[in-house]
Amino acid sequence: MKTFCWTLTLAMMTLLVAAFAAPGYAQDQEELKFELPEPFFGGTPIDYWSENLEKEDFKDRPAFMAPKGTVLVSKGKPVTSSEKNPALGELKMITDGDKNYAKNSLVELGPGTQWVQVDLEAAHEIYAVLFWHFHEGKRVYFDIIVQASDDPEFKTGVTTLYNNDIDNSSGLGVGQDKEYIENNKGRLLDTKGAKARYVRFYSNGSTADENNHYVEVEVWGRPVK
Ligand SMILES: [Ca+2]
Ligand SMILES: [Ca+2]
Repeated sequence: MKTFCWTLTLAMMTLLVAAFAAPGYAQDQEELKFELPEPFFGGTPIDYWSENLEKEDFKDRPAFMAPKGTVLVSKGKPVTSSEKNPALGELKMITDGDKNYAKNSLVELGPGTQWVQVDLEAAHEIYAVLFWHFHEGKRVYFDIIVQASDDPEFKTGVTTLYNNDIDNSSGLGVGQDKEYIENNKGRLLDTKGAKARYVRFYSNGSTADENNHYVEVEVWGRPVK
């Protein structure tokens, strides 16, 4: 009986060790704690439909896991844009941590396809990208494309992390992703460790008007070793 017990204990220990040593085991992961702004209540229902529009999801987002050491790496980092002089706000407000829906938290870029770009100042393994266009009321922004690259001009080594431009009207390729209605939770992308120094965000107006808006973008990652 004693021997049997020992054999059993040994077998269980072996299993346990094997489980912990397996690559990608949960012990190497931890939950990213995203800070969400207050939701906006009110406004008018949206008068827009598209077969590519995602149904609104009012549930809390499930825990998002990423490898240990993954932190917010974009806060306070330099922002550049296709629009040199925003009509509202300043580009640095896109990484200042303020995600409020109020107009004085908003950066407004002109009409048509425009982009903003965050410089992480070094290459990172990027595990999550989270961004808020403008969440006062219900709107859908068009041609949302998110790309990562080590080239500040985005001419070489470009990884597309999101693209919902299904008719390629912005000319960066046909997207496969969904359109969605803005809310205080922002749009979260699981970017699976894509390696890059720069992240660029495109949009092309919204259901509200032709202009482009951002209250905040976040990049979560860790330095490339
Ligand atoms: Ca902000
Ligand atoms: Ca389009």
